[in-house]
Amino acid sequence: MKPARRERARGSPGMMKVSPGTGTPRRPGPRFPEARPGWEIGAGRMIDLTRPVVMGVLNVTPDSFSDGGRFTGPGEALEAAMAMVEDGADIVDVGGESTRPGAREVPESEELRRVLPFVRAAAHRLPVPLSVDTRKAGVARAALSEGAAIINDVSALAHDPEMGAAVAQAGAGVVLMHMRGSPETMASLARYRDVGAEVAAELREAVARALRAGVAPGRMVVDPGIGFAKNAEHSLALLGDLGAVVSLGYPVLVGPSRKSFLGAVLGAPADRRVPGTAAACVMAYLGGARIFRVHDVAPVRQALAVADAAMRAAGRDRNGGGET
Ligand code: HH2
Repeated sequence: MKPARRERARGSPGMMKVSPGTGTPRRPGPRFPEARPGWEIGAGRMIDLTRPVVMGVLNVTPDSFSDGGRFTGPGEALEAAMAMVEDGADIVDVGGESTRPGAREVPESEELRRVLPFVRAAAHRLPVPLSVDTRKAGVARAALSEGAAIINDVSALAHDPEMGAAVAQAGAGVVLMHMRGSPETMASLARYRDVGAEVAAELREAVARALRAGVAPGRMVVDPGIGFAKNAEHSLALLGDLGAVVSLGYPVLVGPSRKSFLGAVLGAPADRRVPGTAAACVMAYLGGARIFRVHDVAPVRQALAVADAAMRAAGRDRNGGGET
């Protein structure tokens, strides 16, 4: 592809000069000017966003759609988390409530019983930050006080009115994910005229909600919510064009791992969607996503490492000219 066309395809100003022969821009400059180089999370830590970040999924649920019922106790779950870190996970995300389509809400006491023993065992032993996938302020507060550093809220602070304050007071990082309704009702709400624009507009409201609660902008990450109030076509359209979501100016996380939209394309069951997951992550990475929530850490890490290396070699990495 000719460099000039490449620039246009990426939405850059079209004026950038390119050195003959190498395709390397002479004037290094941010290709995603709004994106932040780091994500501030709890305990004064910062996640480097100048390279793709892999968040490993660890569900301590009996009923998650692809990995429920794997562990009998926190020790086993910790071993699995350690293995993910060895495979290259930068963050481990633990969840105690399945949010698959149609799933019923789990009572707070049950979610705490599932999640908290693992957080206690893992937060100070894992060499990477621990994120907790929850919609409940009570679970978030307990987990943050035990050393978790990030709250991943699939309701983007809308489910529990106390959640924003819980995140803000702890100085935690937060993932604001797009969804409509709840996991029980979301399938019927998957109606869009322009899915990218509408998801971005609704995420902007989520950001405003977080700001009102006192969450600092540098602690927020946005997520288009692949498979949440989206049919396969919507999920694919978002992965193919994240432009509107990226232009909100917050780092973008995507979670395509093993999801049903991949089944719609591949006709493969959840446990045979790893290459498809890796392709979806690379696609999202090229579109500006920076954080990838996946079950299969090693293959996705590898796919993203190659994509990142190729972008840098071509001078197309996010800071331009391979300078970082
Ligand atoms: N997807 C799931 C759960 N949490 N969080 C974010 N930020 N983004 C996602 O896409 C996302 C998420 C659903 O996947 P999984 O945890 O594997 O399944 P279940 O909800 O059945 O536990």
